[in-house]
Amino acid sequence: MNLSHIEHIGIAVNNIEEAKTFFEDVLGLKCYAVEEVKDQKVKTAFFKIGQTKIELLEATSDESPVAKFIAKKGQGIHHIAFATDDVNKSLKEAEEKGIKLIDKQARKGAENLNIGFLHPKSTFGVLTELCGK
Ligand code: CMX
Repeated sequence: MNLSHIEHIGIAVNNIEEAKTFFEDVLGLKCYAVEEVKDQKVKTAFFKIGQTKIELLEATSDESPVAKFIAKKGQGIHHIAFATDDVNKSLKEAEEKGIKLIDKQARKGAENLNIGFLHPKSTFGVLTELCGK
């Protein structure tokens, strides 16, 4: 799989406005975008450090995967996203190697990137996203 870097780390929070103050006032990062991803039932806020982004995730519905995650595990790291030059190709490669997929085909995520998830049961408990242009 031709991965180049960690594209982002997703962190599930109860409230983006509250969480933002830690990243801005304490860590000194700048929130450069806030975006709702209706398809995923989340609001997102982005910070950048080096090539890697931090993506805060707030549920917009009780049915959101992020709401379910927080109800079960509390706030915290929700997923890691790796940058790939071809999401569909990487998903297919993972499936051929026996990994259970959440997405068989790439879909559109925040920042209009193509995204696809691997199931945490196949990835040692870490929800893994493949992400690319
Ligand atoms: N990391 C690790 N494990 C997770 C997890 C996560 N983020 N989310 C759920 N799980 C685990 C649960 O703890 C549960 O484990 P157990 O069976 O041991 O209790 C198992 O996966 C099933 O979880 P569930 O709550 O019953 O929920 P579902 O099966 O309905 O869905 C999942 C789980 C991962 C398939 C679903 O959350 C999903 O499709 N996630 C991908 C999409 C997503 O998370 N989108 C939000 C962010 C999008 C963005 O970045 O734009």
